[in-house]
Amino acid sequence: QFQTTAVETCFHDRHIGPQILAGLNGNNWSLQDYVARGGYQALRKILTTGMTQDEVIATVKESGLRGRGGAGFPTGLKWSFMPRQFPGQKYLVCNSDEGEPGTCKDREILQHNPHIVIEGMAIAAFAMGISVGYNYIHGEIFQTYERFEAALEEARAAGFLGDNILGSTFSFQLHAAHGFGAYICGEETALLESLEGKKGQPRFKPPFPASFGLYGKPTTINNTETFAAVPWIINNGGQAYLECGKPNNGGTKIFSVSGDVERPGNYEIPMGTPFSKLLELAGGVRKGRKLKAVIPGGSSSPVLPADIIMDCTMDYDSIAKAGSMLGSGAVIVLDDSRCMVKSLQRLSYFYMHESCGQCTPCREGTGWLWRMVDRIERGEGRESDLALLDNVAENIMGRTICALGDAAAMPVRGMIKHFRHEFEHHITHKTCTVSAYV
Ligand code: L3W
Ligand code: SF4
Repeated sequence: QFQTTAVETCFHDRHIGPQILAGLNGNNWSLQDYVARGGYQALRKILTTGMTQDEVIATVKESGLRGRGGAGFPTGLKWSFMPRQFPGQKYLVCNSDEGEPGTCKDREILQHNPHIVIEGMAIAAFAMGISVGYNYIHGEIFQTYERFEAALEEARAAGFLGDNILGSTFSFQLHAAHGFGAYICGEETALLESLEGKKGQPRFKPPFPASFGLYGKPTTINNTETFAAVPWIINNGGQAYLECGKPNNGGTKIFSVSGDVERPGNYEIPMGTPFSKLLELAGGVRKGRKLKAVIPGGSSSPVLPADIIMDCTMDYDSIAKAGSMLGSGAVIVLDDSRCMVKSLQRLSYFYMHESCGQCTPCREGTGWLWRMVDRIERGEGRESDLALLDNVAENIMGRTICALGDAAAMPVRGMIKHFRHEFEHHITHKTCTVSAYV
């Protein structure tokens, strides 16, 4: 059973940070509970102490907060792109279209702590002079959407949203939007298209949403977890948040640990925590088996064999140095009973299915990749397939409108790089190297 949890103690001699999910049990999500644990103090602080927009953005920059949706783009820098003096409407959007295989943190935040996202968005709107926002929630999570709607009603009634918030001159209207369950709508420009009521297909970038976003207006989009980190940063200062993690990797991060572990769940830990510690928190490898590999940042990130991941710390820089991506923090653990060909077959099917079909390398290439991996898995692979797989993957990368093309190609190259012998065994012996799938 998947657990919602967070680390209560700290590995360093300092406070752990926001603890976005800590101590939450599904019954303490309401406004009353949130206010009782210090909620909305950060919004009150900026509106009553005369904190300026520049000061808020500078604090977020100082914190080292990086986008928690997958790209790790510096949040304060993104906020500074928003044209302050733009004469027309500007928009703020929260990307809650969580769909990356392995990632299941944003829905938990919205379900158990929705007001922390509302407060974070209100602070962001204040900092960038934005009066209208949307939270785009993944289409397959109905209860979460209803929970967020209920929280919005509470916040409006209490004066934390709407006109003249807390008696100030700042007004912010925030709405929830329900998606339709397409993975591609998590790509920021496809999300904007979908919000506009169109088919969710990515746009070319540039222009970035900061200059041409929702309805063609300047728009800032951040992930749910990113907004949820903001109130703590305003209350405690950017430096305090930065010190929770490590340089260039500020704060804490929620990792969704799934696969072959004893206690799959969401774990909020300081950036820079050793992977071995995270594995220990998740109860270790299931049934005492041996760790084989880990997909460290959602299905788009290349797999890392056990000996490499065991030397990593959980932060953007360490995982990138090892040849993968921290992505959205979805840690998929594979034990020694797993066949890597079978694992790749499943991943490749996913990307083929979710390709929106706009660009040829992705539309044709994802299907081609899947068909090759599928026949290798079924013992019908050809000797030339491995070179062809690599060639097709290479020719997708960097030649598509959005990151889905790269996301489909990178796992293929990672699997072949680290587990080539398993693919060769499948082709030569028409059987699997591992004795059992669990
Ligand atoms: C203005 C510039 N804005 C960049 C903005 C840009 C975006 C952010 C990051 O892909 C990754 C992908 C998935 N002026 C700018 C600028 N920006 N330069 O910064 O941009 P970018 O292009 O680096 O990334 P992206 O297109 O947002 C996201 C990976 O995340 N991923 C995704 C998982 C999916 C989920 C989910 O389902 N929730 O998390 C996982 O690894 O492969 O590499 O806002 O506009 N000059
Ligand atoms: Fe669509 Fe794939 Fe092109 Fe992205 S890369 S726009 S998902 S066809």
